[in-house]
Amino acid sequence: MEASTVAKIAGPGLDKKTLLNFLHQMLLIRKFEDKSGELYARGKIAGFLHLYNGQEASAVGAISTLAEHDLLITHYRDHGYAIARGLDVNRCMAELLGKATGIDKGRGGSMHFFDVSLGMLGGWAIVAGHLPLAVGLGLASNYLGKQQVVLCFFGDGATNNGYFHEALNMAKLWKVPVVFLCENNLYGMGTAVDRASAVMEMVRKAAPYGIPAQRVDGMDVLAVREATSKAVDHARRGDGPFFLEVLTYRFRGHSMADPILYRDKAEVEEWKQRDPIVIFRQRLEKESLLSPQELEQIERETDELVVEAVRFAEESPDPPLTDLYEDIYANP
Ligand SMILES: Cc1ncc(C[n+]2csc(CCOP(=O)(O)OP(=O)(O)O)c2C)c(N)n1
Ligand SMILES: [Mg+2]
Repeated sequence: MEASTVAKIAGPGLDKKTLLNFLHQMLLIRKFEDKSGELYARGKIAGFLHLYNGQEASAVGAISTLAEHDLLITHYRDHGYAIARGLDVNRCMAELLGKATGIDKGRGGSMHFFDVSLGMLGGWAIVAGHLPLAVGLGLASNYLGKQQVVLCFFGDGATNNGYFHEALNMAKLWKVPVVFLCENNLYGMGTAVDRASAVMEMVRKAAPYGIPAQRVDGMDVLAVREATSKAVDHARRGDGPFFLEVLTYRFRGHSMADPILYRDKAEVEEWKQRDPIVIFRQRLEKESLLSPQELEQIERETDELVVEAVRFAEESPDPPLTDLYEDIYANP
């Protein structure tokens, strides 16, 4: 009974444990973000803070398709990807608070989550600046015969930048195993996509470079997973890059400094009706894959993880002054 229900919801290869883990991860990201916003408002976090609320299905669905040795590279709205990739949540929170125990020893902050041991290569602040890096990583993978797929996240705004076009051109030319995943959340800072881009469908921007592309509902974790899975297979087979446009929406402002005066409240409310976490939870319940007790347990576990992360971060020491000049140059 259970196996056939799982097959109905997700197709072969997805058992109940995996599906509940997707819900767990999305909830953990949402709660981590809400807590970060709160700590920022209380002056515990400095610098920029871009929250990922509303886009959780994109990170969780896409990253679930990666193998252990694959690589991930992202823009600055990077907490969700880090959590979905399994980075230590305590150390991520400590990074936000600038502590010595942070994932980058407190030197990177929100926009630069990084963990080489898990193939998480950032966290980059320059819009589209990491796309050429993704191509370089793909080239290295081919050159060294590693069969590593590189999953590269960026926003709709990045597609209007020169780096984007150079990267796609070289990616196709060199047939690198890069999945370009564009999260179209309809805005780049306070500018709506139709005021910044000559083409409304980001997916069409792959065509000039002969890169196969697909558009997918970013509020549906399983749809994102399915599309990314095909893209990753394509890249791993040696068929070169693939482009995905994930249609999503950020529920909060661009950053904590954003008063959100540029978009209609009705539009925000409309998208909130499509909250990826609520939709997925209801789907699991409908398919009898999630009991009230299981939901309560996931809620409790994710609450506890965030409470523990804050405790760990707050009790951690600041980086010592004596380390100030360390990690500036790479060792030859
Ligand atoms: C080259 C460059 N130009 C401008 C900025 C300032 N900036 C930071 S985020 C951003 C908007 C990017 O929007 P998008 O790519 O859609 O990503 P989103 O924030 O929506 O996830 C801009 C213009 C920057 N960081 N880098
Ligand atoms: Mg955007």
